[in-house]
Amino acid sequence: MMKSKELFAKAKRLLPGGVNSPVRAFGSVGGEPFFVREGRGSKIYDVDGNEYIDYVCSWGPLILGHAHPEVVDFVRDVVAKGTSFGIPIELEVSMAEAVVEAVPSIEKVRFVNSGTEATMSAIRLARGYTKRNKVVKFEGCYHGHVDYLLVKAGSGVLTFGIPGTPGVPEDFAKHTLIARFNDLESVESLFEKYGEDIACVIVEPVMGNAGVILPEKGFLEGLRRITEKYGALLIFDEVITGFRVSLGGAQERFGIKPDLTCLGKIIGGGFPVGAYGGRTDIMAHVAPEGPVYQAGTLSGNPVAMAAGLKTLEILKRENVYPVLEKRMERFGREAKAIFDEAGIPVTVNSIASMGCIFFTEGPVKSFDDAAKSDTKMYARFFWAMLKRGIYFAPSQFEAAFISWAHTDDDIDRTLEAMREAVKEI
Ligand code: KE4
Repeated sequence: MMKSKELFAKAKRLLPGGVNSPVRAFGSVGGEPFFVREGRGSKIYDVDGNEYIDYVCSWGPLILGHAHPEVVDFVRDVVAKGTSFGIPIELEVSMAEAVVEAVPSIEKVRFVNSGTEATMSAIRLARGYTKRNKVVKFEGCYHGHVDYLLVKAGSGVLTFGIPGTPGVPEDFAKHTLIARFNDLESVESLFEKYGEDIACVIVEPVMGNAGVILPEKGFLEGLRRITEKYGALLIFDEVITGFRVSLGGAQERFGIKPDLTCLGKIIGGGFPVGAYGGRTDIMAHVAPEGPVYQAGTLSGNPVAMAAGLKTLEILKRENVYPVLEKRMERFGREAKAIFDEAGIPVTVNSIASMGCIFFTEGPVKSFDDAAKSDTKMYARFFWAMLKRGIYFAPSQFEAAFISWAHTDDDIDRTLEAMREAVKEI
């Protein structure tokens, strides 16, 4: 990994922590990150020529794998005609149509450039629409680096144990209320106390930033009931679950209609895209139709729209979901058996093509359960797998993803590596 080491030494002189996003720095597993030269399908290749089967998939966007030829070809054609105009283009309309068609609750949508922008804009809209201030989020859920949402967040904040973060004035966070995932009582009590001033509840319908934690039966239904009772909006942050757990996302899978949905990752096909959308009467409040301002120079740019549109087209055409789900189920079942055989207590949570191996007895049904995981053993597992050519997330508190490019042979190779790795962790 010499070239990676040299590059990281230089990167640390030029970029904070040597990275452009904290989780990439391998902070919670120790050691230093490798540098990627290229990706193809389910594999990535580092600058020292090592090959890895990739279960991070750029943290979720690459459900088709790296450099899918049809996506690359279409993007190449589009980019040759210009990368951005700041003027409406047909691709924006086609992409909006594809999202509205697929996601049950979205009647109208606005594209932005990241998941963070999507959640920030959706909450501003909820506050503008309801004329209320407070926001309920869940401990361990991560919705991007929006100032007032970096309170007991997941992902990098959880990984690094940042208790919120410096730089966010107390005043900014005072309207953020914290509840516990899968605990409706914790939500009810906040509404009993603050109900009249709660603009919205924002939730990852399946938690993907504290590892993977599924909603218990009745939890999402309960959020829908409580928000309706108090006139607050229910926002599903489907930046990870959108087009991941089904074509219509978690809301289609669990049959719950939120008022607003945030999307990202997969809809960009590997390019920077986010989106928020929902009922027409709510979206009518977004400028220039309504008074709630939100804007973006590169929002809806042709390159990102092209990558997203082609990705959604392939997901529909290939009907990937049943196959991906079966592959992930086999993977989870056989991985659990390997750890059981080795006498190492783990809990495997998965849904569709996202999952997580928690290094704890389990069950893992809440953030508190997840926090019991042995992160040091996870780190040893991470390195034992990496040296065998398997790249899992460099943090216990992230999801693993299987892409359409992952073959059964990739899964078999991974399980074989796991059988060896568990002997040394
Ligand atoms: P971005 O601003 O990073 O595009 O999206 C923020 C976001 C919003 N909502 C959910 C549910 C998310 O998972 C994310 C971002 N996810 C993290 C990893 N789980 C991105 C990786 C990183 O921060 O580098």
